Amino acid sequence: MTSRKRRQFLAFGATLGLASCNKETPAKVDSAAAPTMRPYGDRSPFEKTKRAARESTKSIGVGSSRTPLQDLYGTITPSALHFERHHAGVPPIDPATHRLVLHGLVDTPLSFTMEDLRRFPSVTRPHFIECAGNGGGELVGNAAPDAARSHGLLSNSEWTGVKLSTVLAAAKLQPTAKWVIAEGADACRMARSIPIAKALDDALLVYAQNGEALRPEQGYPLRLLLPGWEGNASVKWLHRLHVAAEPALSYEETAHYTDLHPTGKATIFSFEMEASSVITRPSGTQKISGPGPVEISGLAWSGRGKVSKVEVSADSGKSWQLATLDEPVLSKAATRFRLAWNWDGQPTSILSRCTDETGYLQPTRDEIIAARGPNSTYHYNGVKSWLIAADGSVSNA
Ligand SMILES: Nc1nc2c(c(=O)[nH]1)N[C@H]1C(S)=C(S)[C@@H](COP(=O)(O)O)O[C@H]1N2
Ligand SMILES: [Mo]
Repeated sequence: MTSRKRRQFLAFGATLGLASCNKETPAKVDSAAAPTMRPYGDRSPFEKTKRAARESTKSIGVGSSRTPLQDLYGTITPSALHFERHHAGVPPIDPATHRLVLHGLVDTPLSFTMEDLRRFPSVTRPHFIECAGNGGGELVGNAAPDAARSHGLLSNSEWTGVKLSTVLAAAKLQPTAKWVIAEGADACRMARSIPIAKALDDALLVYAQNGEALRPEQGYPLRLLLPGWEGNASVKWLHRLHVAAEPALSYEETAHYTDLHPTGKATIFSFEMEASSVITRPSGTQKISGPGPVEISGLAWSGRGKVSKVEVSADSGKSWQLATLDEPVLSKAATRFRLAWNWDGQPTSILSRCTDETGYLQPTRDEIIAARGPNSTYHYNGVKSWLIAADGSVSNA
């Protein structure tokens, strides 16, 4: 054995735990070849999936990156693959010096350290975050090649933090309090106005994501999390809550994230993300290796509550079959659906449509255009189809 071959053999043995089975002194292994016992883990070097990023060429740190939905399993988005949307970069914040200030129409203005916030009773809940711009390219006919680029401004994590209502109660709201204006500590001080009813309902101040501290890109050390509402309102790097009688009418709630009508008027504060779904496998850029059994699987979600059913069509929308939903189906969280299918080798298109617990059915693109006109790219949730060619390759229909 050459020494290189021997080293590889020993490294292989160590991975299988063989080195400790024989009574010899443990083999010295090349740490690059056998990365065991790492203090902080990483995926297999064979796994390459990554976020699809689009950064501004004009401003540093401005842009978005998308979750590669087509490569993922289950419902939880790995933190390293959570989509990102930054309007002014990712501020590096030391949690030891970070403060959350709560003031305005409260009896007792307060300033909290991160440790103060962790002393409150906490909750852990899985929820999706979806950017209001998700899927908007489909409305204007941009044929995104894959599910990341069509629907990847959607991720689903298990969040831990304290209910905003708990923190507001500590300061005691005054009767005139109608809005909570949340402001981030990023360079643009991104701010959004939250109606008091949502603040007192299920709004969370979260400091953890998938069991560990938030990632910097998700708002470390503290973000607002508004279950089911457009992602923009979940203010990251949260450092200020101003309780007020009126909304701030900030940049992000007037110049952006509004729904433009054909008349030229626009609706502001379209907070709830309506029911939507996307098939992630098979989906754009993937290839079915040949006719026969194939599982059709994807994600469905609704900002109004639980997904109650998902129907799948494998014949371009002529007939629909009920998909199986993975349990548990949770409110305002991504739900995995599956349908066993037998591909006959003929070209076709596959589609999914979601119904939520309010009875709302995900509309088609044509229905959305008929209702809102062709310019309203925010809050797009049209039925998505993928085209399957005779050779099994999948593309955007
Ligand atoms: N302070 C601050 N909060 C922010 C943003 C931002 O740029 N700054 N982006 C918003 C937008 S547009 C979205 S869609 C979500 C994205 O959250 P994520 O980057 O954790 O996926 O955060 C929101 N909160
Ligand atoms: Mo967004």
